Amino acid sequence: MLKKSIEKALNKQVELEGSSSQFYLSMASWSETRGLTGASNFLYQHSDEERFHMLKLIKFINERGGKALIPSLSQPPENFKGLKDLFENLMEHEVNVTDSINNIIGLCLDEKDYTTQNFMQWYVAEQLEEEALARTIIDKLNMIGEDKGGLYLFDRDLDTMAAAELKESEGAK
Ligand code: OFO
Repeated sequence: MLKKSIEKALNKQVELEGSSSQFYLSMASWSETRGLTGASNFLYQHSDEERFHMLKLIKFINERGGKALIPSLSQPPENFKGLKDLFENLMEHEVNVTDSINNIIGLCLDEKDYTTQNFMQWYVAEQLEEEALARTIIDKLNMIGEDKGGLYLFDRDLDTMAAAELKESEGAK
């Protein structure tokens, strides 16, 4: 049975994962309307992954005798100065998500809830990957600068990354 404090923290995380999904959906749509097909595919895919992260938590809370709360949707930011600004926003968001996951792990240890702590390790590994990926993308965008040809090729790379992530996330389900 889940302790109330853990249930509350997990439900907060449900909301955060749901808002991540919405945020990336907004980024995907922004990219799509600017002809950045690779970026939009990558971000639509990322948005789906965040929804999966939310669902995984919902099921865990309910299976352990808690009650998952389905969060309402709030409007995410919809304007970005460019692709670099967009990915910097994504990176900042991921760092906040990592902090939140670490706080839950800390709470689990305080409450001696090793089952939830063990479950949350999947999220720790996922965050490590997501932050590394976001950093690589920002590094590449810094290298490209204002070079339109470079940006075009990079957008194609993102398409390839989206396909690879899709394969990987399907393996995780
Ligand atoms: Fe759910 O990993 Fe990103 O936010």
